[in-house]
Amino acid sequence: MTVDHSHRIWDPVHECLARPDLERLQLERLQATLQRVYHRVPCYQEKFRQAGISPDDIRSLGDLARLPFTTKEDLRCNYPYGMFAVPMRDVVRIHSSSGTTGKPTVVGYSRNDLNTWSELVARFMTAAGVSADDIVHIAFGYGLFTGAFGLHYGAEKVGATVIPISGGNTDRQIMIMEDYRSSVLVCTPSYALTIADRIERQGHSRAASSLRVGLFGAEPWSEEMRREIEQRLGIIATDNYGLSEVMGPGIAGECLERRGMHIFEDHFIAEVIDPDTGEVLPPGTVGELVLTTLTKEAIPVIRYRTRDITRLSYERCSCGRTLARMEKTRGRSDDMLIIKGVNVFPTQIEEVLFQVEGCEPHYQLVVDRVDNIDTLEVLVEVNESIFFDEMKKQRAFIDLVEKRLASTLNVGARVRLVEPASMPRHEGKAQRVIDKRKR
Ligand code: DLL
Repeated sequence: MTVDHSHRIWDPVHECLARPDLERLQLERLQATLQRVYHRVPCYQEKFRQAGISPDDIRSLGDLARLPFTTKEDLRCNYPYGMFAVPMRDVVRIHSSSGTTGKPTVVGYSRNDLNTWSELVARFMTAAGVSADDIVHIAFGYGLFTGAFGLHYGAEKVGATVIPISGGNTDRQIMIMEDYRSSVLVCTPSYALTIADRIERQGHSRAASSLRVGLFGAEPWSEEMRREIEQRLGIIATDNYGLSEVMGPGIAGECLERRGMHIFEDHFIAEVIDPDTGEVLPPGTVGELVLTTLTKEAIPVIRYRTRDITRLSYERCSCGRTLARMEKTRGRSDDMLIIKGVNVFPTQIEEVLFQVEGCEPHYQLVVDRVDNIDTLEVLVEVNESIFFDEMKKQRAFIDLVEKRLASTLNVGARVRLVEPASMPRHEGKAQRVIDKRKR
């Protein structure tokens, strides 16, 4: 595989700003955003009033920490359009978040917002080595979800050829990928694995594929999963991050160094806070990511609590960008399982499973409470090399996985093996946890 390390940069002026210049721009944009939300969005006026603060009090970036947070609940309470800062006639697009519980949150985009969005997606696509010579296969579901449309317009901006195939119908995806010579795959990492599985089962050779790069995001995935996808699809897999409430994809993305995702800080201010106290943590500390939009017109958000757990690095990257990087997120604080008082992220379990020969990258976690004691069961799909008919070998295999899980998680988990190809395959975001305690 040839790796392009030429580090092309889509917008060198803004991606390589000296930090003092970047901070000056951030403050200017922050002050303008605060004035707009204060005067146009009653929810913000009320929040600021309650905190006894006005936009004029924010004179430095350090003052940001004095402002109250915005949460998903604020968006829900103002459903559907109450957080919009422009009249509806200026809103040209609506998207909405998946919303697993209650009402979904609704987000709007002005014409300028759509332009900014495609510019930022073009940035991370270019950073991952995508260019006008590429054929971009978009296998996210088109619809209210921001993934497909976000990547679509970014890819067009770059000048690539877009195949808007949408999600599902994996056999057709593979046929089109091969016939149309797709070079870039865009989907969730779990769907990339589903595609890899199907390709292998169909007995296709990797040589039939022109795939070169994968742009994956929208759900947590481990480094082990990256290696698995790369090896099975023969591509370079890159990570990109975003959330609907703040914009969708295009908030951060990896360059080919693949050591953290560059945050587009001229458009968003990133902070990391202690999720329990709300206190801002020093750079490099793990905590919850909080984002403030600096240029959004239709629905600016101030100090939005993402619930995503990560850490920031301000170390200079060798790609030349000066933008801070966020580490691959470990998952959402609300995905974090507390088992007998120990915090466990599903991605930690994934890392262990991927290291054990014989485990397939398909698993599910079942959490329950039996006689007031939390239990964690890990359903693991195994490949044909694990003999279900040989009890002794099977028992030894389970012991091995359980031991490794216990030493990584610091809490015991029971492992149950399931037959090859029996776990659900995912087309969008994977649902891996069944928490029976919540019923
Ligand atoms: O998932 C936006 C997106 C689409 C990002 C396509 C990247 C690619 P939502 O549906 O609102 O928006 O879900 C946002 O997904 O808060 C994270 O918990 C999770 N997430 C998104 N990207 C990543 C990632 C889109 N690269 C929520 N790694 C976020 C881990 C991610 N988690």
